[in-house]
Amino acid sequence: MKSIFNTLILFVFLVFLSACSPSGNLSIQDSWARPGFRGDNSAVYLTIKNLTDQHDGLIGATCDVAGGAEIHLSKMDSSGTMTMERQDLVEVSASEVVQLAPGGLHIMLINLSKDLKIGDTFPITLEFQRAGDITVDVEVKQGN
Ligand SMILES: [Cu+2]
Repeated sequence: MKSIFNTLILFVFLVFLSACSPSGNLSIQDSWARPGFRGDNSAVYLTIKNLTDQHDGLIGATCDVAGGAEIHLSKMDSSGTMTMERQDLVEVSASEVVQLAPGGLHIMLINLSKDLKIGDTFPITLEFQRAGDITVDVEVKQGN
């Protein structure tokens, strides 16, 4: 009888462990956007930490405060001009940290539906191949 009880305790413990398992997830940190006026564009920057052991990829974004949200990569072309290229996929390998930062990757907010003022916050939803949709709050800050 005692061993059945012990088995039961072990079982409950294992269920508890798996429910609360710190096996890692995909975490979005330090999200911020540049201020902008209604009708203009802005850009969102953030850090993606893939704390899982599986490959993932950012494939899109949606945002209520803009007509469109696209993943862009800023690049210097051969004549020294900064250009932006739309990206269909940003790979985030297992245990990798990917930064969307000024001068590189960003999420372009196209045709803002309202003014974005310093101190404002708004939600953005990021779409990942494996993790699905993740919504985070973005703070409007003066960038450098
Ligand atoms: Cu852009």
